[in-house]
This record gives sequence, structure tokens and C-alpha cells, in this order.
Amino acid sequence: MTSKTKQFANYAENKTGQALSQLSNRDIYIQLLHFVKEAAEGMPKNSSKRKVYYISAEFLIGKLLSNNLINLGLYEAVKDDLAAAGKSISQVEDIELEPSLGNGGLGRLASCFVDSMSTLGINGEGVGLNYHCGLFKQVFRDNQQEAEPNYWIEDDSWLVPTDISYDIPFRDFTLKSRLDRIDILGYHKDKKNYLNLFDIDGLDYGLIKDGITFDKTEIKKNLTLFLYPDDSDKNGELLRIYQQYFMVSNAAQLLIDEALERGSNLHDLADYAYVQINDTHPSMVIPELIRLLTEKHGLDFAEAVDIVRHMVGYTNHTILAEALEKWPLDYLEEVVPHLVRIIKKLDELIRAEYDDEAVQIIDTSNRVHMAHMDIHFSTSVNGVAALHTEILKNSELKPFYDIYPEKFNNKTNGITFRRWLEFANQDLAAYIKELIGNDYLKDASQLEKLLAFADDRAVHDRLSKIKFDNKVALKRYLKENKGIDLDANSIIDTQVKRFHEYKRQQMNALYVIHKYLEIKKYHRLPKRKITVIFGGKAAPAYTIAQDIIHLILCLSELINNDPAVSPYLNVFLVENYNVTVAEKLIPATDISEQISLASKEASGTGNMKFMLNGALTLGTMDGANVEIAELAGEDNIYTFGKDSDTIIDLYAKNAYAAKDYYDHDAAIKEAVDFIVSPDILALGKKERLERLYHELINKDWFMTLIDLKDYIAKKEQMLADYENQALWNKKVLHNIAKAGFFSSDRTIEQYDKDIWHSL
Ligand code: 26Q
Repeated sequence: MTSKTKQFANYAENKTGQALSQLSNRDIYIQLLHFVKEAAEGMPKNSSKRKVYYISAEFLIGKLLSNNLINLGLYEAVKDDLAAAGKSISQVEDIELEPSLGNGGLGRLASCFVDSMSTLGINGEGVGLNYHCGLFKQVFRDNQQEAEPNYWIEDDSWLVPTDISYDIPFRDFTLKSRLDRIDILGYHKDKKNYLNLFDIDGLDYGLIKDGITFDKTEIKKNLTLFLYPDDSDKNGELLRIYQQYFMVSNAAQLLIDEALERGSNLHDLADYAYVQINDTHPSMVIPELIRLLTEKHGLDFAEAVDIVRHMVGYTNHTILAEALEKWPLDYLEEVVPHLVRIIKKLDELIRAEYDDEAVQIIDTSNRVHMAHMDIHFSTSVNGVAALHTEILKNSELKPFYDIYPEKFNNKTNGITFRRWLEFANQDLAAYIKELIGNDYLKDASQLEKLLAFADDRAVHDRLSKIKFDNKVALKRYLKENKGIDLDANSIIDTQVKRFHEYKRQQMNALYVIHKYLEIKKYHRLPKRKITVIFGGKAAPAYTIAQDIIHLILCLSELINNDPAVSPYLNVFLVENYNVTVAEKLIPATDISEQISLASKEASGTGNMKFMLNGALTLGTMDGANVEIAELAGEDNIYTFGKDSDTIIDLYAKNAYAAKDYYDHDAAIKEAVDFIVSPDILALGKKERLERLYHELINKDWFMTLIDLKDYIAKKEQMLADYENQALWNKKVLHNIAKAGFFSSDRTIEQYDKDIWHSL
């Protein structure tokens, strides 16, 4: 028993006049929320001359209660207090609504980064928007995805209101902002940072119609109503521009005010602030800062440009052309004409210096290339994994690398081990402490000490036991929350991420079909039952991704209900995958599916979470998988498929023809044909299934079929290796031991040392 025990029990009793045992889980949650908020309230903030502003349209923070308790060093004591009162902390955790203020990897990365900035004592804060409905809630009806609004703000929430407010000018009106904050506590630190979330008063929930459709034109009433789910009609795009400008104008005004307060004369603003731009979504901060410095604070234009270009860094998260933002100048005129004036001047500066059309800000079709503006007016351009950064330098951004080789650098992504190990996998974390002590939570490279146990059978057995217990916990969670009946004795093979063709969930679905046919048609039974789990949302306007979801749901219905097959194979698509679901799924997984088409996944961060939690990777040599392979060693990862050079070359030569693979391989043909077989058509929508079938044979832009054979073979090898548990657990141990590199603390240290220079 530590001295911290009873601290919360006493607090709750004082506040409510009742013993913990008398309180409902909701009462306890509310008391804990206030207990933590009060502990955080008194904490001083990190300070330094130069402050980092991590501006991001997304912060996929997940639930905060347990994470905060862990960082305060109170989790165990509170858990014990609750247990002593006959309560379970996990049931209290269930009460909290998850703030899903992000689409996926980029937003989750931003949240890991704010955790690490606080943990490292960096004076660095997140700046974003307080969406009242986060990423839509996914529900399945008729084996299809539907989208519903996802509210998360309750009367008692983590938000701390402030009286900070700015005027944000648009062409036709000015909006007043308000700032709410969330305290970001570092791990065992006595200072904090903020996550700054700007908002407006006067939101009108009545604008929401069917599902997540809403009147997109009423900006004064809808600006922060929804996180933009990656859609594509014109009014949607205009709203996106309103949101982005609102975010960055607030950030710029906050940053200037705070610098002035700390003694800046604005000529030296770059010594007081550094802005990290998370993808191009906050790019308008560059012209906005220049506008404010010149038009509001009276600096001369050339000097303002020079200041700003010394205080901005740009992180690129994708090479997919369609994801690189290029806003039509007309749209910007319609929303922020005062900014267009500045952007045109910046374009003139670049045109005067460089002839090459490829590096211009405004192209010949009058579209503004946000990334180009970022690269010209920043000190740093970084990719998010080694391979990704090389591709940026050598192909996607080569003309810029030729001009500014010194700006380009790599910062391989990372994850916070507090959430993704200490909280999500408490048994494994406790066992690691038993083996090597506590230090790894502050210095993740210490995990390598585990290598001493690589051949220790007793350690292998404990790892197996922990994995099994996590499967049992997952089984309970899926049963209670998702209506899924999981077999805890099966091999768990998981692919969780946004649905996108390049991530190739459709290739995994073809494996499932292949396995189904082996069992059902050819009576070749696997040694052990396999459970294939999918999770993820598809952008509402992304038809093929919806079709892939549909196929998987149909397969799930077919397979799980077939008594001849379900003892050997199950397939589930977990509804409404989010951070909370990830925290349950990842620790229970054996096989981590990271099967993107090589060159297309910038980094991936799920791959790191699975590695840390003792799953083995089945992956292509893409994104951070390449670094996982290097660190864990070739023997401890299962890689397959064409490499990125081959794929880039195939695109350049337009030389991939899906039909060739379909025609020349009977097993591939059989699996693809099954998509439109009577068995599946009986369960699904003909239009969706036929569209997907034709897409795969005639187009297959992300080359599903090129790697399918290799993928099936590697997965079979994995399943065979699993039967040798000593061999398997040795690999697991190597993976955990080498995962230290993927701590976001390491990533953030590198950002600070190479780019921010704040400490
Ligand atoms: C763009 C324009 C208009 C509306 C929305 C968007 C938009 C929204 C979200 C574009 C991209 C995103 C999200 C991108 C993302 O999550 N990228 C992932 O970032 C991770 C962190 O670096 C990487 O690990 C993944 O590889 C990358 O796909």
C-alpha cells in the first residue's frame, strides 16, 4: 500500500458524503474527473524562451481518465481504492465518452506527441479545433456502413474554459472565437502543457439532418460542429477552408500574444515561437502570420516573411497525390480574400527566384499548392519514416530537395508507451517491470534488456499466458459491447486502420476467401482455429472502400454461421473502431497485418503498437515496417511482396495489369470470382460486389493481386510457426525488446534537437 491509497476515496467521500461503495460508476467517474482536474489545475506550466506550437486539424486523444491517472502516478492507488470498495476501474473507464477528434494515424500521432512533449518537459502545446461531433460513429446495417453523429462533450468533461477570444475575419463576417483547453500531464512530471482547442459560441445542433448530413453553408452555426470526414462536395470544401483559417488565425494570434507577454518585440518572434505544421491542413498559418505582422503590427513585408520562414516546420504524411491539398484560388477568395493577397505576393517571390513550374505555389490552373508554400517558407521538411523521407527526396518532392537539401529530414513516428503498453497491456507491463525494472517507461531503449531472456522457456510461457489472458479480456469486451463471440483459443490475426485501397484490406479478404474455400470445398483443415479481425471506418464518399467493408461483412455472415467452417475460421469486422477498441484489440493479437502496397503507407503507427504488445508483423517493406524489420531482425518479422522501387517503377511505366494475375493463377481467379458467387450475392448487394469484382480485375490501382500469392504463402508459414511456441515467443520477445526505438519520446527528442531547439 502506498501513501496515495485512500487519497481518492477520501476525496470522493468528502465531495459526495457517501462511501465509494455506495456510488454508481458514473458518480465515481465524475468524481475522478474532478479529482484529476483539480490535481492538474495547480500545476505550473512548462516554460522556455522558445515555445513550440504543434498545430493540427486533428488530435485523436482517446479517453483521458486512465492516461491521466497513470501520468500522475495514481492509477494503481485508485484502482486499489476502487477494488476495496467493490468497484472495478475498467467499468468506470467505460463511462467516459471517447473524444474522436481525428480520422486516424495523423491525429493519433499528434496526441502521442503532446503526451511526449509534456513528459520531456518541453514547452510545447497542441493547437486545434474543438469539434463537437468527432469522427462519425460507424454502424452496420444490411452489411453496410452507415454514419451517425458522435457527440462527446458532456456537462462534466476534460475541457477547461478560458476567457481567451479572438476576432477571426472572413470575407463576409467576423467570428469571435473562444478557447477551451485540456491539461496535458507528462509522465510523473510536476509541470504541464495545454492542448488548445478553439471553438465558437452559437453552434446549432439543429442543422444536423439525416446521419451526419448537415447544412454546410451556415458557417456561423456549424464551424466546429463536425470533424471533416474527408469528403468532397464544394460546400464541404469551403467549410474545410473556413475551419482551417479559423484554426490558424487563432493559433497565430495566440502565439503572437504569448510571445509579446514573454518580452518579444516581434522582430525576434522566431526566437519565441516555433510552429510545426501537421500535414498541410494548417498551412495558412504562414500567410496569416505574415498578414498579422505586417497589417496589425506594422512590420515591413520582407522582414515579416523572413521572420516567419525561420519559425515554421512542415511534416508530410503522405505521397498520395489526391491527399495533397491544392485549394482553388477562387475558393480562398470566397472565404479569406485578405489572405489571398499575401499568398499571391509569396507566389511572386518564388516566381522571381525559380523558373521551374513544378515548384510554384499557384499553378497554371490557379490552384494553391499548400505543401509548396510550406516548403519554401519553413526551416524544415520532414517525412515520418526513413523510407517515406527517401521517397519524398528522390521522387515526390525531388524538385524541392534539389533547391533545399538542408531542409529535408526524417523523423520516424512513435507512440506513447504510457497509453499503448502501461495502460493497454497492464499484465505485460507488470511482467516487464518484474524482469527489467521500471526505467523503460522513461527510457524506452532499456527494453533491450529483455534480450537476455530470449531463450528462457519460463519467460516464453509467461508471455503466452499474458497473451491468452488478453484474449479472454477481449472476448468479454467484444461480447458485451459489439455482439461478437470470440474464441480465445484461436490465433488472432488483426487488421485495424482506416479503410483505403492502398492499405489493401481487400487482399486480406481474399485470403479469408482462400481459407474458407480450403476448408469448405477442399476439406483441408487448419491445425488451429484462426480468427481474422478487421476494424476501421471508410470515408462516407469513398465508394470502393465501402464496397470492401460490405464484402467483409458478407464474408463474416457466411463463415461464422457455417457449422462446417466456423470451428476453424472466424471473421469479424468490429463496429466503430476507435482508440478505445484499439486498446483492447492490440494486446490480444498474434498477427499484425501491415500489408499496404509498398511506397504508399508513409509510416503507420499501428504497426509499432502491435510490435510493442507482442504481435508478430506480417507486412510489406513499406513505411516504418522497414525499420521494424531492421530492428527486430529478418528472422522476427514476416515480410512479403514487391518492394517500393519495383512498385514506383511499375507506376512510372504504367506496367501493372491486374488481369494478367487473375488469368494466369487459378487460386487467385477462384478467390476473386467468389466475390460474385451465389453464396455471397445471396447475402449482399449485387451492385457493390460486382463493382468491387470489376475494379479488382480491370483496374486495381493499388495492385492487390500483385502480392496476393506471396501474402498467402507467408501467412501460412506464420500459422505453421505458431505451432512451435518456443520459436514464436522468442520472436515475440525480440520484437518487444527492440520496440524502444518507436517511443514517441524518442521522436519528440529528435524534433526538438534537430528542428525546434526549444530546450
Ligand atoms: C485533407 C483534405 C481535406 C480533408 C481532409 C483531409 C485529410 C484528413 C486526414 C487528409 C489526410 C488525413 C489523414 C492522414 C493520415 O492519417 N495519414 C497517416 O499519418 C500517419 C502519421 O504520420 C502515418 O503513420 C500514416 O502512414 C499516414 O497514412
